[in-house]
Amino acid sequence: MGNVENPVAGSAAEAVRETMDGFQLVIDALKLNGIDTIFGLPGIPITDLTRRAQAAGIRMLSFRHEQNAGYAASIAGFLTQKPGICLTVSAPGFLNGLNALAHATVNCFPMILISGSSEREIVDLQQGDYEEMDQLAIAKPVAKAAYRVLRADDIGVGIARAIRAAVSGRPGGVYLDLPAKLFAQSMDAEAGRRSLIKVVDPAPRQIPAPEAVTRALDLLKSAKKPLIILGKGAAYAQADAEIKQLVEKTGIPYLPMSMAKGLLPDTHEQCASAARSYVLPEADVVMLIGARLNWLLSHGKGKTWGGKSGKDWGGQKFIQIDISPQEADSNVRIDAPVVGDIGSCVQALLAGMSAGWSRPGNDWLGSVAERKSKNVEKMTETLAKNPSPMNFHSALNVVRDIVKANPDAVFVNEGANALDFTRSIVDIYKPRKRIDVGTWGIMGIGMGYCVAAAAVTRGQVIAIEGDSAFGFSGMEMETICRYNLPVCVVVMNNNGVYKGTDVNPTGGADVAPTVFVKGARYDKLAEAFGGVGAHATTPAELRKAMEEAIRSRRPTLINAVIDETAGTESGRITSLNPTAKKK
Ligand code: ADP
Ligand code: TZD
Ligand code: MG
Repeated sequence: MGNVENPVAGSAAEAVRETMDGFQLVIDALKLNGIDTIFGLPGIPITDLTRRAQAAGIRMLSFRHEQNAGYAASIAGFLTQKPGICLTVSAPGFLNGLNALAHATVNCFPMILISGSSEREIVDLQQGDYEEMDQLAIAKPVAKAAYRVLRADDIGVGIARAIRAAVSGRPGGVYLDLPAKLFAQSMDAEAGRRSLIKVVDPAPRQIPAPEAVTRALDLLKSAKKPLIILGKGAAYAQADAEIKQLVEKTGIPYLPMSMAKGLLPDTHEQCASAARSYVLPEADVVMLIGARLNWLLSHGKGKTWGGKSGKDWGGQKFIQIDISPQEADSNVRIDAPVVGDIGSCVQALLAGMSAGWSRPGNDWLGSVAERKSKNVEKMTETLAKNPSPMNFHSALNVVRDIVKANPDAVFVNEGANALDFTRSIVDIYKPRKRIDVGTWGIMGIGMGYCVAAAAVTRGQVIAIEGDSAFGFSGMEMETICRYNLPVCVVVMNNNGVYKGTDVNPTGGADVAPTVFVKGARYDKLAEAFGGVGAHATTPAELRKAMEEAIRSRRPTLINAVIDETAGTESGRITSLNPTAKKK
């Protein structure tokens, strides 16, 4: 052994002990735990960490803004069940990453934000250090857990705790604060290696209580009009075969939440998406699998659920399968909570169902099927139209075909109309193939998600982006081109937020707050970085450009010109707008 920098190493081996610095300990601790990718942005004090991570064989993906690296890390966590790692510099870099950390926590995605930080003794006395900030305190309210490591021999424990906190129980965002001085600390290499921890069973199975399973099955058996709702927790759990078996064995109609689409193919005969506004108020027993009764499900009450008005309860009984014991009763009474990991819970339910399980009555299934086919028919008619200029429907009709032909591609989606129309029109065929704005309806996840999805799956990515949504992360087109990722971005360009037709009521020179440059050519942005740009004004042009992007696997940005009058205010969530509320 011996120190390679020491020319007398060997003969004087005993006098010159091999040492290891903080940088190396962090890298070794991550590698020991199977972390193979870091999403980040270099600078003081972590530049050498990015270099040495790359040298050590970790894929170090550098972004143009930490927020996008953070979103990438968060969705890598969702896709892999391993914490996605985002690495940033101190104060401003940390704050740029913080939004993504909050997003990870809110969406139950495992992620670790690792930020360098400045001199503790100067920061704590507020003496004005370079990028001074008490980052740990600021991260805490939005993180599932937050830790700081001050000593090199604690790096192993720090990273082990961060991993465990991120992935065990309800997953979430974890902050790990690594002060600059830590990286330069060195310790005896052998002791350093011994200080590292390979986390054993980071996300232990959580088996539901037998009586909870029986209670749930009894309730489900009593139902005349049962409904299953699959949420992104079910997609995250990777219990795809069991979930499919449960749905099919019960014969119960199901609704996939946005990121649970594809858990079973959207074309499945039990999929009730096209009859959503019928099944929610009509159902008598609803089984939630990894879905919260938050705003996306109108809190389980009100008119959506057949309640007479605002907050009235529709009278449904609920079974809720969730890993968080605190989730039940958050909005309405949960009659049968089943607490555990989804794989174990679904297995237990399957085991408890007798062989002669009777499917729901034909009156329920028949009336769901009837609504469905009526709505599908209406949609087919709308999609077949070919208006000029192209609108969301005629463009999405193309996207729908392309996704059908490429079911393994990961589909990224953000915007308002560009999100809501896409979600209902574009079918998804496989689990975890649709990733989007999530629980907050956040704009800006787009290009970070594209990079992560391409990195994790090594396969094709297709993104449908509102023109406003795209702007939040558009500069990462350079990142996509730099790493030559097979990403096809389609910007649904309707000249603005929701639409491009608002006018400034004063008649002044400034355009309305929701309006952008008319006729912008987003495709040029890809060309600037050596990618492919395409300009599509008709469905035929869009189809050709998308097919070519997928055939070539080259980074591509298609500017799809959409009728600027086609959108509606806030897409499908107009009712949440205070103006609409006032009326
Ligand atoms: P959606 O937005 O699709 O409705 P939510 O994010 O609201 O989904 O809900 C996801 C739920 O899934 C959370 O309550 C979370 O605790 C739960 N969850 C996440 N992972 C698991 C798992 N492995 N097992 C059980 N529940 C899980
Ligand atoms: N900022 C962030 C971070 N998230 C948000 N959701 C918003 C602002 C508000 N917002 C929406 O909710 S959708 C949207 C904004 C700015 C953009 C809609 O415009 P678009 O889509 O061009 O992306 P459409 O197709 O024109 O509706
Ligand atoms: Mg728009």
